[in-house]
Amino acid sequence: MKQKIRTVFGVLAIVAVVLIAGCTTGNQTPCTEEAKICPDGSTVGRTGPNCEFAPCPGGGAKTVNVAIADSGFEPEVLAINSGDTVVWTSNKDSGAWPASDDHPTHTKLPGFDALKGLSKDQTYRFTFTKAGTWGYHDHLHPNVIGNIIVK
Ligand SMILES: [Cu+2]
Repeated sequence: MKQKIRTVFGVLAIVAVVLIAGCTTGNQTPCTEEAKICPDGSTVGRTGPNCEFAPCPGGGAKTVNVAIADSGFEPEVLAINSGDTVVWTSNKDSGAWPASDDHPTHTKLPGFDALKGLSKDQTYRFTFTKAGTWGYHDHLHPNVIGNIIVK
């Protein structure tokens, strides 16, 4: 009988040790299942002791300006990260219409199309979320071309 009691206490002691160890190592606040949508379309969850969101891949999204001058797009070739926004500003009196290749259908990157001519000082903005090298042109002057390289 004494043997049996000793065994029961032994088992209880082991259970108590496991429970205490479980409580002290599982000390962190459990994070909620929320997710943040990053500019590139991916999602990140909460992590770490304070349940802050994990950083988005590639950091924060940027806005980059491209001027449309009489000499062409400035810069003509632009490298950006996925999620970045490009803003074209027309400096031309003759108008400008940035649009994805190929002219005249603009189907290489659907959605990348100002859909109208920009008069002087008007802007068109497009957020790139698909990696690749996207050739584009001025639809009103199709020999004026540029490239947006999205990493
Ligand atoms: Cu065109």
